[in-house]
Amino acid sequence: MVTRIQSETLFAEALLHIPGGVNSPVRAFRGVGGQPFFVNSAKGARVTTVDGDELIDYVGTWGPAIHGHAHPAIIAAVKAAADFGTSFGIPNPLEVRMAKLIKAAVPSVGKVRMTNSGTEACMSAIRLARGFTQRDKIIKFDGCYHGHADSLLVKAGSGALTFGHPDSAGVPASFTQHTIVLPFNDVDAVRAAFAANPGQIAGIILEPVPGNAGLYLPQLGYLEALREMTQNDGALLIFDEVMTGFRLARGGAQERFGIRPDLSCFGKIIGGGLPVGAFGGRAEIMDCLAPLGPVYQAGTLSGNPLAMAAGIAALEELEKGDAYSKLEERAAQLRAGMREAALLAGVAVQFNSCGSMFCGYFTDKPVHSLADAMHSDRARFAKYFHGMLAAGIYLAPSQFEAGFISTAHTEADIDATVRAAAKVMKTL
Ligand code: HOZ
Repeated sequence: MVTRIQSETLFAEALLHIPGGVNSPVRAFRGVGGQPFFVNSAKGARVTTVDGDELIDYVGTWGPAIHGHAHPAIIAAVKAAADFGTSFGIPNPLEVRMAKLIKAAVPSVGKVRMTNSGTEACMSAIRLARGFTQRDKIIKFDGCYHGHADSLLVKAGSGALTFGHPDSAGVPASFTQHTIVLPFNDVDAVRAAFAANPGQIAGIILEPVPGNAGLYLPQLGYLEALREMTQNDGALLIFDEVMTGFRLARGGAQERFGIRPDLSCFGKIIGGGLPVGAFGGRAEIMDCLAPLGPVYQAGTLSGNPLAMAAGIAALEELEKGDAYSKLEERAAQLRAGMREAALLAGVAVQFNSCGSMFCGYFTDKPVHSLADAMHSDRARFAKYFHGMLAAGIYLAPSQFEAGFISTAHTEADIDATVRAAAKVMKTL
């Protein structure tokens, strides 16, 4: 049972000093009601709140914690790196090692540049695509979230969708006039956009498995169709693998689905829990970046040695043993258990999952797009969320976020989660 006295006191104080009391909107619990708890520490699959509650965590700091929290190898790497200095602002050997690790895992990446967040990675990839193709228009899909850069904050998922502001105030219409927004999993819509804008589209950016409107999968042949259409038109295919990179497979969604994009964006796992992002792709495109080419992109802390050390340790851990098969096993256990729990409780749930990412929607219709996701009963989700939290299970505080399993989740953790869900669903 979650107690909240310390958290409530801290949140009241935070509200006086931080907008909404949080440093990123999705943390505010507005999608489910109530107030966020504060966390003092996290280890393995659990977070410990300031009130002393230990929760089984499926947020995993929104994706990075694929090995669970405070993995010994990552902590040791950060400590060791810190002894040599926290930032140099000049090349360091760890950046080269990181670039080689990303390239080795993701064959579509010929060269890669580090950033400080996924937002920066996607923003930079778009600029690069425009500079390389010398075209202005981009296609994105509704419900996909590529960070909060102006031209991408249109019909966006994640917090923007949760709080009903998928198009943000403060973004002039002229900044997004070149952004074409289409529904996901609709090949005809993309075909029509290319037909209406021949030779004008710089690229398509998408989460190959959208995880910012819950989680839904690309339908059979969809990614292949995008690859073909972009190739035929001379536009670039940009995979935002900030969430899926190194998670759905070592080579990300592009390995899992067998598609080779022109550019890819990364973040989360490659920073081992420290702030990081990266974008990479075909060398001839990447070489358009300054100082080689005319597309400017920069960052004081890009390639930061602590972030590189943490990320390298995280990626090296993924190479050991059977991380991905373990994640798939746990995911299969969770999927089967949740579907059975819903069935027994007589609650209509679409439990979508892909690798170690998942989302349950409270609807009787399959979810393949944002329009489908919007059919989910969000009041029911909120009740479910709070029921699970009371049972010691922390899910993302929004219907429009994905859950993440880590290698630290044990069979017993999943079992406890399913048992809790079975009880909570009977109360919905
Ligand atoms: N992309 C993450 C949520 N889906 C970021 C978390 C945040 O916005 O704080």
